[in-house]
Amino acid sequence: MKKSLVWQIIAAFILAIIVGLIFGERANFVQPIGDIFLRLIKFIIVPLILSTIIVGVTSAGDIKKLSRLGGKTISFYLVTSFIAITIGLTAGFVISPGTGADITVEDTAVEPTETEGVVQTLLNIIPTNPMESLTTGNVLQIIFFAIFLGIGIILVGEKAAPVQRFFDGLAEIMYKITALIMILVPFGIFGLLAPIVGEYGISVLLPLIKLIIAVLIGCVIHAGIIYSLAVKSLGKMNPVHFFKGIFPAAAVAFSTSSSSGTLPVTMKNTQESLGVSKETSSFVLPLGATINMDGTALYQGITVVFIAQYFGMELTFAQIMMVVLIGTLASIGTAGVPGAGLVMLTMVLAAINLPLEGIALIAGVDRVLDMMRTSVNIMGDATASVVVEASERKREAKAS
Ligand code: DAS
Repeated sequence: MKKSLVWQIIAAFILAIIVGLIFGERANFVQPIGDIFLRLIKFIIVPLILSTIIVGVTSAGDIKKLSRLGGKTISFYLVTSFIAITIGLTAGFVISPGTGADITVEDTAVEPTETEGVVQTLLNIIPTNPMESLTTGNVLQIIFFAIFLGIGIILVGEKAAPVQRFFDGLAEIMYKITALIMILVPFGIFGLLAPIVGEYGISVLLPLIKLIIAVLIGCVIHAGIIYSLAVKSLGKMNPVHFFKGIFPAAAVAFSTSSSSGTLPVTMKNTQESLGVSKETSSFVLPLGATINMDGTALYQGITVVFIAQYFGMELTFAQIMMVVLIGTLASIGTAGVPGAGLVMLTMVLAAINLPLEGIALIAGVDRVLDMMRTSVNIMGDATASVVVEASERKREAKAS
């Protein structure tokens, strides 16, 4: 990745903080710059995910290799999500952000949104009308459709070659458009971040500063230790090289709070800076942007403890085990869009009978927590792509 882009992003962050602090809530005059960038990356998500997953699946060439790729990817995602929620719970109990927290919950606070529960969330992955999934941008259903379309192309063979070539071409086109949009990354970060800095002044953050610090510490521990160990021991990659390579995508994720929105940048960084093949990245990353949310899982572990502490409720061992299970499933069901984790937190609270009013306690600063957890989410996806790539290369080297 070009050094200039790193410095441009750092400059964008610094400028956003300065403008946000100077103009306060009036800093939203730069919001249109961020919105243009956000709309540009959103407009390529559907064709990018559809074409790249089909390319990723058909490049596997046979169902056996595809099952192996899928097995490695899903297993890695589940293990790191389990570790993340465990780190979150531990950070919650050690830092105790909810003990003695002095928070006044405004009457206009967010009403907890009813979620459909775990089973319905998983059932919703299966599209009843793929065209509707594409037009509504239902990413999970698009991934399901693309995987089965790819499997169909493999099974049909030669007759489906024109269809495969079409999606190969579409994927290349989407990569080129992504490269053009990448030029705007610093401007987008500035336009998205300055209004947030202006809106969340110290007075809003102070009452929940312990919770914010707990989530920050959890994210740094998870990304700094777990991902470093994974890329070094399993990915055979220097962790410093990894974090430098994924930095632009992490910065975009931090600014947009959207894993799906960041996907084009995540794919470009892993392919160009981390040397992950298009075949691996186009399968692992779209899947990860939607079902792998380590940052969200960690956040749910911490916020459940925070809410229990605030209401003076002791969590039993059974409740903690339930948080690990439901929290992992909830993070799978969380969409890669801003605020999705807060909505899914409702499911976790309901599962262990904690007051749903707890949602209102954190809603005021959730955007700040979302920025941190979304950055971890995409770094987890990139880690998986590096690990799976190294595993496949090792297997091919043995076979040859
Ligand atoms: N903002 C979501 C994402 O894009 C995560 C969350 O809300 O927890 O990954």
